[in-house]
Amino acid sequence: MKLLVTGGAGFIGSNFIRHVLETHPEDRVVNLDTLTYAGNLENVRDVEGDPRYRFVHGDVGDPRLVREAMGGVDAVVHLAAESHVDRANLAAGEFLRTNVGGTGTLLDAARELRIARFVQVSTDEVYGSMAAGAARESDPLNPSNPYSASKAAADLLARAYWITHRLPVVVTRGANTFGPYQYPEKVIPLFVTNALENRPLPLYGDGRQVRDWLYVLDHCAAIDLVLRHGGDGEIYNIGGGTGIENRELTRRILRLLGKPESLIQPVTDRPGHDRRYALDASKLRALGWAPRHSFEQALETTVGWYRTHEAWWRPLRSGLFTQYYDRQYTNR
Ligand code: NAD
Ligand code: TDX
Repeated sequence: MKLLVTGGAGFIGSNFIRHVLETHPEDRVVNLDTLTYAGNLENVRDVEGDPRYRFVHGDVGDPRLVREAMGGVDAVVHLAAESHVDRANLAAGEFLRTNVGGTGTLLDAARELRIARFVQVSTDEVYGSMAAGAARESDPLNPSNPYSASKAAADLLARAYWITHRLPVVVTRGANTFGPYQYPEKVIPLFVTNALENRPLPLYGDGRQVRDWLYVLDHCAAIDLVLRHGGDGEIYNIGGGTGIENRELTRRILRLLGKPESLIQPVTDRPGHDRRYALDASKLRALGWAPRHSFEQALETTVGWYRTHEAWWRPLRSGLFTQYYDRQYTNR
């Protein structure tokens, strides 16, 4: 199969490309990525010499380039997005442009080129905060922040192309993902790298918010399964089933690094902060997926990866990141 993967220089995208090339030797991958602050060719350095892999530098909102990159592909796996909630809360413009507009551009091209499968990579955040129970695919969408609202719009738009135009779309709604190559603004890599530098860990509010953690390799395997075996027009939740409170997550990170809990610094809560996410993934399990990594083991592996890959994250925590960090966390 020949795939167009968008956002393949980002966290999940780069892990997904590696997964595909390792698991399906006959596949070819075109990676379309505009290399925002979160896109990093170091994430795909190990595959760049692979004859089955090609990188195209460009924007998913550019119709001409998108049509070119999509030429001759069998399927599109659309991961490119602005992905950080705190940045969307500071300024939402790019989130609307890329997450909504860019998805629309890709869907139009896929329709015109009669692409046989379009995977829209969505998120558990589209359901909004779950006071109790676990979200099912048929639940109404109830996003609470500009990021999740932009992802919900894209999710609905993709499904509309199935209903209206019979473009064979499948939607995945993945839980909070962690693992190697995650940009150090997201809570796990931020807290690990802060702790490694003996800096405070800014824990929002009371730290009792719950996230359903999913290891990136399990997320990639799920997307891959849905790509090949998901039903047209269907939605699949991808949940790790490991809901824990942020304060417990933070303590576990510190324990793994042998650092003191005095590094935890409670700070003003994130506005509109969703209290709890939880996914019912039984539909995906019925398709044949189950997470293969325990949360404890995967967290240890991830912490170990950041410990041994300082050369990867150190350059990312300078320059523009410092500006963002100061704006986001000073006087909070
Ligand atoms: P990321 O921020 O690490 O990577 C996003 C990638 O998209 C980057 O390489 C960036 O350069 C690229 N990109 C951004 N705007 C673009 C544009 N206009 N044109 C082309 N490329 C562009 O994000 P991630 O964490 O890897 O998330 C990937 C996808 O998975 C996103 O759609 C996100 O909403 C979804 N998702 C993420 C999580 C999570 O916990 N990280 C969970 C569920 C779903
Ligand atoms: O400094 C912090 N302190 C803190 O307490 C940061 C950055 C986060 N947090 C909390 C907020 C959340 O409750 O940790 C939790 C996780 O935060 P993020 O890593 O920012 O993830 P979240 O907002 O839950 O969204 C993530 O999961 C769903 C991804 O960023 C999204 O792209 C994905 O769709």
